[in-house]
Amino acid sequence: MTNITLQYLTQEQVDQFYRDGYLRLPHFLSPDETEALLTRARQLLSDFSVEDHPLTKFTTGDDNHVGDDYFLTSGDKIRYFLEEEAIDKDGKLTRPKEKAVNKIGHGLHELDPAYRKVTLENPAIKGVARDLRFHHDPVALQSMVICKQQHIGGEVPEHNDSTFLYTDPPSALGFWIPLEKCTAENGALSFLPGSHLTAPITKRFVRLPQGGTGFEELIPPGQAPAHPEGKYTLEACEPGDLVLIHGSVLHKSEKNRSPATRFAYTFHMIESAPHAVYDAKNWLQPTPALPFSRVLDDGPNASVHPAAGRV
Ligand SMILES: O=C(O)CCC(=O)C(=O)O
Repeated sequence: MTNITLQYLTQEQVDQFYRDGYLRLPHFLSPDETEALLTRARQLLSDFSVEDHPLTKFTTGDDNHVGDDYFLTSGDKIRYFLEEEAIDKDGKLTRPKEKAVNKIGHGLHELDPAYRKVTLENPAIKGVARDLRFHHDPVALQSMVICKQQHIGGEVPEHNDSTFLYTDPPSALGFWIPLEKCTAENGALSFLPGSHLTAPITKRFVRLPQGGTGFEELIPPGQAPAHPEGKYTLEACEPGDLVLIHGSVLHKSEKNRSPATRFAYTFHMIESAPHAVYDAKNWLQPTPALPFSRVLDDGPNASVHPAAGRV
């Protein structure tokens, strides 16, 4: 095997990522960088106008995943999705808008200077993408601030990211940066270590021909391998850590019933053509005005990591 010189990660970190399917890098962003993102997120929440908002809730279940036009055309915009519990039966907000938003998405990494700086303009992110060699030529395709509001922060059920950001072959890679302390009480992420090695992508989240979104089965029901065995590991985090998430690893986060918010910034990369196909069925579509940006601006990786093959 060719000897690869690592610039940002250690060999142990690379090995751990491919073994567990995720990796936490403590103190990835400086306290000032992290604080700037948190301040900007709060500013966005305070500037957002609820008057002309369709009151789109962010729901994640198998049968009722959000899929309206406000969501489907959010890839090249900065839009606001509300916590389910923040809207009453008459469709009115039950709390101030700043405490009602579940997440802000999906074009922050392109459009907002503070978020762009830590994503597309960040040499450390490029260094990680280079060292991990998960992709030949990664593109960044979406970003979100997930607010996980105090008391009502919604659960994110068990899933893997390649279901939602599907390529053939699957190639999603998540970058998840807590902007506040994450604990068992306020909905820290947890992972099923190694599940990326045995849990194939069985379905994909698509735009339905009749409108809205749904799931398309990739493996006929009954033919998928059994759910991987093992115990979930809670990954408590400090603000500014970076968690790398393999697109096939199973992970989730619980409801936040605590008095503390749990803001996090996350974005995803996928492999680009000709190494993987991203098709028109995906809910998220690049637009002529805002195509997906290449991450490695000084050329693709010559080869991918031998363990980057997807189940
Ligand atoms: O932030 C969370 O609670 C969930 C994030 C997540 O699972 C994801 O981005 O894939």
